[in-house]
Amino acid sequence: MTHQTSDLEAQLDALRQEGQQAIATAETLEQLDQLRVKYLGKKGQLSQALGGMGKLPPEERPRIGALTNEVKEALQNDLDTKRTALQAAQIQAQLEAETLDVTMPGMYRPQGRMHPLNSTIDRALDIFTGLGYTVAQGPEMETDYYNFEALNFQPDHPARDMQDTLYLTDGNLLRTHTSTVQIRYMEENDPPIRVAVPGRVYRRDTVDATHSAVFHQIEILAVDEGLTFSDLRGTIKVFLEAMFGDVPIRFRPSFFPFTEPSAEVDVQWKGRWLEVLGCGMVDPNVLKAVGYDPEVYTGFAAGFGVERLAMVLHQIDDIRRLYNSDLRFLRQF
Ligand code: 2NL
Repeated sequence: MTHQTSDLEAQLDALRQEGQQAIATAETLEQLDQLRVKYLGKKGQLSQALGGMGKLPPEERPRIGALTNEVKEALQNDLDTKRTALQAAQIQAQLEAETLDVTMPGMYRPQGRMHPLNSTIDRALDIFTGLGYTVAQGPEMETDYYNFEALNFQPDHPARDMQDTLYLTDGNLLRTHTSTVQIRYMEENDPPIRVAVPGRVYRRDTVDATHSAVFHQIEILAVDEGLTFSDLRGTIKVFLEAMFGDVPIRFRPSFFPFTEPSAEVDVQWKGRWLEVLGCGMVDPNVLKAVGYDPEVYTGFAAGFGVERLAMVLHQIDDIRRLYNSDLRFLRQF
């Protein structure tokens, strides 16, 4: 055995020992990969050691070659085993870190609830959809035409006054009732129609316990051949019974520009007569404005204030309580 051969053998043995030691103590897959490059890579230590092969006598090369393969296989084998072990450990650590403790107390999330105005609107609309009405909605900013003219308001009607209606600088206004949507609905649909319109409306009002500049309305409208005041009365009675129970109701004559005849309706509630809505037979001028023939069709309509209904149903003494978002108050309903 030549001097170079025993040198190379010793070098390979040392490489195997050192490599196996390093692989055994590697802690991460990254470290392991660095070791693979260091020992088995193209420019790794094993390749470098083999660089010395050329200097060996030819008869000794097969033995050294076999030894090199042995070292290479041993290191490769250790690397594979270690990689499997580290991967398993990594998965195990991840599993442990992501374990769900189902016994941990939950996170507190405050529970929201419906505002009493919305639940009142829902309740009323449930009744009307049950009677075959379709729900429609429309814009809150309106033109004079949809808010007044199409509804048979005379040009000098006091409701058109700046004292009563909120006008925008461009000449538009904030709707004072949801009848605007019914006009739009009639323009788009032919009779027979049954439509219920909830929405926010605006009046120039000083706020007090029973008045607000912004409030909510629901209006209903039916147009068909042969509808009479009896149909109106029956519809109102069914609605109020569903809303308040079997309470006495009374109709009083009234006036609205858009209905003729017109009436206001009271319910007897806790021993007193309470006005809850206005209604009437649709004025022929309104039917004409949307292109319906008043000789063929008649209609009835009614409108009521949602705040008023909510206040009666929940015995609320001041309308402002419905707007100032005091949860101690709102949580009661
Ligand atoms: C009230 C009275 C009412 C109507 C609204 C109506 C709508 C059209 C045609 C005819 Cl498109 N009428 N709506 C009719 C009568 C009364 O509301 O005191 N509301 C709070």
